[in-house]
Amino acid sequence: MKIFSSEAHRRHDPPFEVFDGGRRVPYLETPARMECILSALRKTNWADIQEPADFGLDPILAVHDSDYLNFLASAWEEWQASVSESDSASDKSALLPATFALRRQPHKPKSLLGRAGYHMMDLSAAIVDGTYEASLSSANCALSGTRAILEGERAAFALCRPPGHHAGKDYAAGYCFINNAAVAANWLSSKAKVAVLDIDYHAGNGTQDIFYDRSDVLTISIHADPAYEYPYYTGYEDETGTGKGKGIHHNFPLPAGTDDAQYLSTLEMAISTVEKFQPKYLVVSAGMDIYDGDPLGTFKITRPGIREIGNKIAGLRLPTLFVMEGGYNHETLGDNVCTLLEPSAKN
Ligand code: SP5
Ligand code: ZN
Repeated sequence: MKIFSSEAHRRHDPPFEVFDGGRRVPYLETPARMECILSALRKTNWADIQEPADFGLDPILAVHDSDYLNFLASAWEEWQASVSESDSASDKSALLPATFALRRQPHKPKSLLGRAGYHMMDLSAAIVDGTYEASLSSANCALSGTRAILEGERAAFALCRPPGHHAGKDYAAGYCFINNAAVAANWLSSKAKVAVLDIDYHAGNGTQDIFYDRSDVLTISIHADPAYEYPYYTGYEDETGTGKGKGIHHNFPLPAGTDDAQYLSTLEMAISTVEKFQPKYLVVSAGMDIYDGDPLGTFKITRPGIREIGNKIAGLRLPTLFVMEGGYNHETLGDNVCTLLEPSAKN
């Protein structure tokens, strides 16, 4: 299986994020995550790991607003320039605004902190030197995987970091800046119908937002119920699309503590929804934070559960691009990713 991974992800390494209650904690979405996954993949006999190609900005601008990408491109330098060394009240080590745009007010400010609050949803998407470059390389991994699929590979894996599924057209959120899966799905949709199946523990709000009024890309997300979990405001069952997209988008919220049996019966419904749509391509937003004991999760999915998820996905027999999303337990992340991919690698 072709796997695309870029060293450039290392350049995105924020010193902290802020949890609910205002607690500053070390950033959980670390470069070490990639090490764990790569070292597990290297032990298999099916992983063909490559650097991504550069696809330029056009396929990214087909999904994200240019104002937002310009913000990502210049935010770090503007932040460094705007905070003086003598200003002890400000910490220059990461750009993280503290004021957010309430339900999209009409004014889009020009100031850096104004734009930051406008283009960010929460306090888990800190911008540092290299965030933009790492995000572009992550999207290039997804696009390289897409090209492999278009050239006839049955499956490919984009080892994306930063992840993408919380990022919308014009906002960053939850460790995500560019929506890698959406960029891939959008390119594939220029050829034929696409389904995006999001199995990350958190609702794929960004992907849903991006395709919400479209009928050529179906989105399905199985996740912790936003009634109790991030992203709180979206990912509910009654969100099914708008306009031409009405009825094309699906959310499967699950209770805290969900186990293999409950998860797999929900996956069964998701899989038959994909089958009814009859897509030509499948994109899987592969978050492993569903695994038992993940520091951000509450689900109790076991290794055999992950294997069964991988079997069900491979059973669709669609050309499939897997895109890395979350998963924060360093001990188990690599083996979980290999377990998920293996049935498709051997398909
Ligand atoms: C890609 C991805 O998985 N992003 C997840 C972002 C979640 N950010 C919200 C973190 C809320 C932390 N709550 C603390 C729970 C500790 N048990
Ligand atoms: Zn997640």
